[in-house]
Amino acid sequence: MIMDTIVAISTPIGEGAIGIIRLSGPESFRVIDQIFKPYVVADRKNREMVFGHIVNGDQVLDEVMTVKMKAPNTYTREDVVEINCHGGIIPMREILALTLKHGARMAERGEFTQRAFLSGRIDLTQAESVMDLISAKTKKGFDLAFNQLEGYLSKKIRLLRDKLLNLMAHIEVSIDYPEEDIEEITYHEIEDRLIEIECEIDILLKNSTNGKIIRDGLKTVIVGKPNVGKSSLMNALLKDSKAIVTEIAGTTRDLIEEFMNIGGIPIKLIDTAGIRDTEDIVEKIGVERSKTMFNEADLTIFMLNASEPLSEEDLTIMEMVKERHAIVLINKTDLDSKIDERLIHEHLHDKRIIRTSMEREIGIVEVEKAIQEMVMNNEVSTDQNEIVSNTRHISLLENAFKNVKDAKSAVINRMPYDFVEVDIKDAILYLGQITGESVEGDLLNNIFSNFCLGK
Ligand SMILES: Nc1nc2c(ncn2[C@@H]2O[C@H](COP(=O)(O)OP(=O)(O)OP(=O)(O)O)[C@@H](O)[C@H]2O)c(=O)[nH]1
Ligand SMILES: [Mg+2]
Repeated sequence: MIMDTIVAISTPIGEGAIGIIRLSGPESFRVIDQIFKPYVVADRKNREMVFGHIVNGDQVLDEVMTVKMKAPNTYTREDVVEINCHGGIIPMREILALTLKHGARMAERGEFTQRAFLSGRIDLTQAESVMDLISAKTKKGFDLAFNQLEGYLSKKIRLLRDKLLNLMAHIEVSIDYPEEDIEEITYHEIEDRLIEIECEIDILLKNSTNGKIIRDGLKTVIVGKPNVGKSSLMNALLKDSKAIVTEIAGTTRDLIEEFMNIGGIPIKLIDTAGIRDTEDIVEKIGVERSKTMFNEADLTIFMLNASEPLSEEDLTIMEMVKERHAIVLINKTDLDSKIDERLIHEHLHDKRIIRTSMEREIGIVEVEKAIQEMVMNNEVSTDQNEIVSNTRHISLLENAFKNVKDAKSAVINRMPYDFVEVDIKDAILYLGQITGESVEGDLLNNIFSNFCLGK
């Protein structure tokens, strides 16, 4: 495959002390030689930083350091050049334009990493982990992505895929040399091997819930009728007055989202508009959003007001909360109690119920602990190497899992080998899509288009 030469600004756009422009491809050395004038002309060694000017003919554009990296020991396995220039928008744009003029092409999002994948330097899970590294929100998330980049997950998936491939070979032999008496033994053996693979995928999937949380944050939504103190809780947990708090019911109209970190667990905290029937158009939309968010959340914090009797709205939300992972807060306990706490305990007997007062800062630490415990009870595996965290990987694993189970039932029902084979083949295909052994161009483009520019 003949590659052209791509270029992008690899550092964030904005004012910074330094900005890096990266070129990759067969023409990158030629391009830099045309636009860069070193101060001291010397024999340039591989990966050596050289100080000089970026020039457009006679015009000096910027004072820079450049480094040439020879293929194949580079990020993309192609010749790579990096220009360290001043970090303002103007110098970077001008230098970028100059490289374009000399034959480079603007890189697509993630194209450098895509090339690393296409050249076989890394597989797809590793490529995807690069993006996770960049966007990691906690140390745990970073570690997880780093392990994935090191290839632990790929190794595990490949191992599973190899086991299935071996099994296929085994079945093929049995089809080719059918002897009545060995058939029974073979069925047993296939079943055993399928069970083993099924268990391994099952473990990966069980850990994936935590992996996803570590990667994307635990989506935690605060719900309740208006004025119970949701925004006050949001602010208390964030230790910042992010959300507007007033005594007017219906203050919050839109979703307010913030990332926070409780004991290393990234939490995406979402404050919502109080749920009630309303004629106000804006508030109505807000209430709809609250309900949607409620359905998507990993964890719900349901808030009640202790100083008022339970209302129709409370009871409606309570019904919705029953089926979910939820923590229940009875707030405003500093005021005279008018709420029927017995009824709440009766209805939500399997839920953690905490009495709080945002006014007096009571119960906030307990809420934090409860969130942490809920994640931990899911048993975050200590073996972080093999945690699946990416939604794409999880759904492919789920598909493979289903195929393996189907193959197993086919074996148990002593169906012809061809039936068993079909399912195993599909499972192999799905696993291959995780690491990139069997993926199509469109899907690839789709995956890499989520990257940031210049990576
Ligand atoms: N006494 C007392 N007042 C509280 C407590 N928590 C919140 N408040 C007050 O209750 C009012 C409403 O609080 P918010 O946090 O805005 O309530 P909300 O649930 O976000 O309300 P909406 O956005 O309208 O749905 C404010 O005046 C708060 O100061 C509490 O524990 N005790
Ligand atoms: Mg509010």
